[in-house]
Amino acid sequence: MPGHDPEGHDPGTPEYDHPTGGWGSLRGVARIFGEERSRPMALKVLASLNRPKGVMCSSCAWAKPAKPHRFEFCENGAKATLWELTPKRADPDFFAAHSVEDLRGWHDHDLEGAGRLTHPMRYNPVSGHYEQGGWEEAFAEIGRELAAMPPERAVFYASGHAGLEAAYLYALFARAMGHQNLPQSSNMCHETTSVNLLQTIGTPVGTCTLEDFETCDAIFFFGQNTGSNSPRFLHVLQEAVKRGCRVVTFNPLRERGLIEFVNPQDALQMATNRATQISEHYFQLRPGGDVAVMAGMMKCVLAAEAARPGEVLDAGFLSAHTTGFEETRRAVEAFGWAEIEAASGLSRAMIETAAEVYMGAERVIGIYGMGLTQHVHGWLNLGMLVNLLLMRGNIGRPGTGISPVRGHSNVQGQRTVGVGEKSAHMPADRLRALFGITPPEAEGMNAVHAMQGLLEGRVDAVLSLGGNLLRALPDRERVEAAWPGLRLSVHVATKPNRSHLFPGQVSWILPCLGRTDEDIQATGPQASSMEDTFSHIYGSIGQASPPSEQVRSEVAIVAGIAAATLPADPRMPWAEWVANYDRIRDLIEATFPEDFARFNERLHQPGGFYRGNPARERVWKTESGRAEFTVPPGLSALGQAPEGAEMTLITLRSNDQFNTTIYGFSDRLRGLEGGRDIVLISPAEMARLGLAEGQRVTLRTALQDGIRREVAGLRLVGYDLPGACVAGYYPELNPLVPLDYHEERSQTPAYKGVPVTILAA
Ligand SMILES: Nc1nc2c(c(=O)[nH]1)N[C@H]1C(S)=C(S)[C@@H](COP(=O)(O)OP(=O)(O)OC[C@H]3O[C@@H](n4cnc5c(=O)[nH]c(N)nc54)[C@H](O)[C@@H]3O)O[C@H]1N2
Ligand SMILES: Nc1nc2c(c(=O)[nH]1)N[C@H]1C(S)=C(S)[C@@H](COP(=O)(O)OP(=O)(O)OC[C@H]3O[C@@H](n4cnc5c(=O)[nH]c(N)nc54)[C@H](O)[C@@H]3O)O[C@H]1N2
Ligand SMILES: [Mo]
Repeated sequence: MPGHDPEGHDPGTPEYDHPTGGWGSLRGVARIFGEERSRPMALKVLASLNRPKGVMCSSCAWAKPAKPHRFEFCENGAKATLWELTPKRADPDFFAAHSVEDLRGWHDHDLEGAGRLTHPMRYNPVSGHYEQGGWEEAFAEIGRELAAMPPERAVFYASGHAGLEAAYLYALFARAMGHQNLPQSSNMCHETTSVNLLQTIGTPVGTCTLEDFETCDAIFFFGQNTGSNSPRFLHVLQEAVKRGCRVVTFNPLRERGLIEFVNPQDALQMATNRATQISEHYFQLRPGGDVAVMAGMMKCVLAAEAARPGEVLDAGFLSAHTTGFEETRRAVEAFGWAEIEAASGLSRAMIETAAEVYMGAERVIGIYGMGLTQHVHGWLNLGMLVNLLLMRGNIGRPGTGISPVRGHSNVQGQRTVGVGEKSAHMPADRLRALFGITPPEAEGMNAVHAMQGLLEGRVDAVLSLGGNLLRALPDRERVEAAWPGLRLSVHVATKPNRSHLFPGQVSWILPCLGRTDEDIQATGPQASSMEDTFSHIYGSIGQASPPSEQVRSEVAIVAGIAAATLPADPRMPWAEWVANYDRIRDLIEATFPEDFARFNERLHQPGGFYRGNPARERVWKTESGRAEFTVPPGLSALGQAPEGAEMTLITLRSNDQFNTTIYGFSDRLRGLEGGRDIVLISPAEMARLGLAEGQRVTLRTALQDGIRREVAGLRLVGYDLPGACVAGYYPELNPLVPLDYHEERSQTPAYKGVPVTILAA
């Protein structure tokens, strides 16, 4: 097993008590450059990141501006890029040297650290090793297996990396085969957004674009960690703050990036180390307390309107464009301040301060991330944010809107081109007209449903287009135990990870090109494309030489499997599509004409092309034809905590990971170095519970469903957190999250609000 010391201080990373950005982030990049022994190719790719005809960063889904900065990438984008460009190889010799059993003992960091996959690998149950196989053999065997099973027993998962072209073919393949079991990483992420914004404002995505940040007067942040997870956004925020925009943040943790920021590309700021303060007010609410905060703010707005009738609410907008306001108003007014303070963990005065900023602003944007979506009542979080914004007409005007910050670089786009379990995700009439396919009417399985299906023996095959489901999902131990019962498991991946180590009876790892790699097909170099969090679409052209001649593009792999599974049909010429991706983009345009008009022509337009959003134009594609208020039945986003649950667990990302990819062991922006097996808790709570800093503890899930869920050997670390709450890292703590414990309407796992108890070891 490779020898890193997970407890040790990471020598390349300085102690951190400074603002986000600045020298710390430059040192973070320098460390990676050093580790990768930076090569000219790496520098070339970095220089092209997020520029027209360059490589679109594979880290987050933040916008690529039409006028990029000198370096349009951040520390974490550089990490993601260099991680993919590693010279290390997980080649057939690597798999010959290490059995699957052996690799199961490795840390996630070391598994991916083995480097890029180079050859198709087939699991041999006799030797217990993955062994080199050929592409034709792989396609033929996978095709034979899939064709032999009832289509509804196959699951096609996609992590949000792959471009629109591969994603479209994948979604088409599933429906041509006869199922729409197309779970996606968004099922663990912003599905709460897709389901609930669609219901309330008639669009599954946010309404803002980058320009709105140039004119908004106030920004309210709920549960999004900009400094680590979308750092290029900090430049936009800094500009906004400098021109007088006010920022108010709600987060149980004091996340550095939202406190202050030194722009590493600003020579003067770097020379003087003078930071821009980002949040004017930063409120450390209780997890799940956002509903109460927003109810309190709404009460303040209603009280102000009562005192100054006609001056505070946007009455014209409310009557012309919304429904449900009166009922919502009554529900909000019925909540008392004492219960609001208890549920939010904030004082009335704090909430009034926030409401003053809200009412003082002509144009307001509401931003959010996993802090709102990954809760049992996530729908109520989103409903309340929409409510708050609607009261003063803050949706569908320049400088206003609701803005979910999406995760993976193409997670939103994959959904746009049909990766999703619902018939509505790919229009049936178009599928019929273009390909003669009659797609299934029955809804397919999302991520939680697919894993329930696996546990109940209703799933025979899982194909994964990227990702690391076994680490990303809740209830890891149960799912790992069930996975080898699959007839077929196929992973299309760039690097080895833990999900590859629980092979089904027939199991393949298929190595694919990454975003940074040159993709050359029969008609020459190909571009792929992706959609950002603001619904802008960009082409991306890989530049690096692929890790081996054997590695194929995701488009080629999906098409190869599809051609081997489905009967030949001249309307689906898979090989011709692979030869020229322009043809796939033409099909995307033909299937989704409203979103992708003149797709090929506009592919490399600076700043991307915008596919539009009806709610932005105040056209509400909801059931009522209006923007819908959500009547709050209660004040917390948390599920019912059982008797004896002392704490709510929040699972977090560090600044040194991309989801299940662990780059290192430093969480610089939180001042946490070394190990990831930790539990953060406030010193006051530690004292109250008779626990001590550094003590080893076990966390146990406090939900009683007959299954014991525990993670042992965690080290207690005193940290600035509200009471009755602990925090620790994803994915290490995923065994504590029950699969059935999810957002009520979208089944997004409630990763930010699990009731737990702490057991002293
Ligand atoms: N470098 C890097 N970038 C990434 C990723 C990565 O892992 N690394 N992941 C990508 C992906 S897939 C996604 S989805 C995004 C995720 O990006 P984010 O949406 O920022 O997700 P998290 O880091 O999980 O948590 C967000 C914040 O929610 C806060 N929080 C927890 N519970 C609550 C609550 O009840 N209320 C409020 N108000 N706040 C709460 C936490 O303290 C944390 O600061 O980032 C993307 N970008
Ligand atoms: N407890 C807890 N659990 C969580 C979360 C949380 O906040 N808390 N967050 C959830 C969220 S928001 C998400 S999005 C999921 C993420 O879940 P996933 O998307 O399934 O996981 P990732 O870690 O992003 O996937 C990493 C793997 O993708 C592969 N990969 C990387 N680049 C490429 C590529 O270009 N092509 C292909 N084919 N493969 C590639 C590599 O093999 C790598 O090992 O996790 C969820 N799980
Ligand atoms: Mo995500």
